[in-house]
Amino acid sequence: MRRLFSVAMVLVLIVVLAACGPSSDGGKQELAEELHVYNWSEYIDPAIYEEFEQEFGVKVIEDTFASNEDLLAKLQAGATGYDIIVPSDYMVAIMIELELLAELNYDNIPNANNIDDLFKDPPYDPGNKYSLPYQWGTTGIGYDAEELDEAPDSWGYLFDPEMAAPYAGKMSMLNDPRETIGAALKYLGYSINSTSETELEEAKQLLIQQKAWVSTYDSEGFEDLLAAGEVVIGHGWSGDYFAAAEEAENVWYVIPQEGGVIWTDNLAIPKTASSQYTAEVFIDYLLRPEVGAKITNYTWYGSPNKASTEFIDPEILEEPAIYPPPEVMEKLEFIRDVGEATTVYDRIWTEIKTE
Ligand code: N2P
Repeated sequence: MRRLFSVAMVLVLIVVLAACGPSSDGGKQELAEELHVYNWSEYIDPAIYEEFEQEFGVKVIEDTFASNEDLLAKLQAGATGYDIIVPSDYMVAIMIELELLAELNYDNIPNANNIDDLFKDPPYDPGNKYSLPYQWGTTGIGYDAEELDEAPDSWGYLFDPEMAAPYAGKMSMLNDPRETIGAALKYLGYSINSTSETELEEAKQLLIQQKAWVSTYDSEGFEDLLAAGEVVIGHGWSGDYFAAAEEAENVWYVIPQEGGVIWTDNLAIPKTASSQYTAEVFIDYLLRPEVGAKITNYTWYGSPNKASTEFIDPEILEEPAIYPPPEVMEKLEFIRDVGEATTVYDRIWTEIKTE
């Protein structure tokens, strides 16, 4: 009797294990009921979340952040609810160093093959061990083409006392330490990644002087302020301005001739995610050719997904301020992890904001 019982138990076990499907870690691979995404604002077509839920039965819940530094602070403060986060290049490097990210299991992400070679194996995450690119874009100047006679194609329009004064009270800047200090450094002819105390001090003085003309520091609705005529010029990200331009004819965007920032934002999974498997299934879904194109057709940012190209709106592919020509690309700089100098950027930023 006892023997029969144990044979039956073994059979039950075999059936249960087989139902769980193949798994490299030997554990159960079941989808969670919910997936918590921590994303930049207006960075995905909401229909994508709904379609994922319809196909996989997983409800996606999104929360948004306004800067890489806010995202990091939230994770460091012990936020554990997120399955997917979207840090930029330099922040991926910082998070790897701080051991905040889970290593990706590529068995669950076959669509990673759709990524363009140009975006594979990036310096901030060699071998894409912890991240895969989501979107890329540039940081430059958005403007009201009905108010300005010519394109403000120099950082001088935001920083030079004579050139910027006409826009006093009608100017917005990103609420972002690395981007905003970076723009000032670029105007001064320095690297966006300067670690020189004197150069950073000069940038600080410039930003304090500029404060008199700035009506708001905003990273989440800057394009709407321009569309509504509340500002006529602003520092911001390419895609958000172009997405607004689809409806507001006065909105346009230019990359300053001195050059600006180029960045990639990336999909990553915090170590504290409640279901790494569900997060990987979601990343694989986002990397499908049609879904990748749907993201870009909504955000107006460049897609690192090569297989998506044929589904992307030609108007986006042909826009030189979204997919810049090589001579412009050459002048763009990635923000890098500046190590210990990060504390100098943070201090300067607080001093500017509280001045
Ligand atoms: C989305 C802005 C994301 C770009 N609204 C910042 N890297």
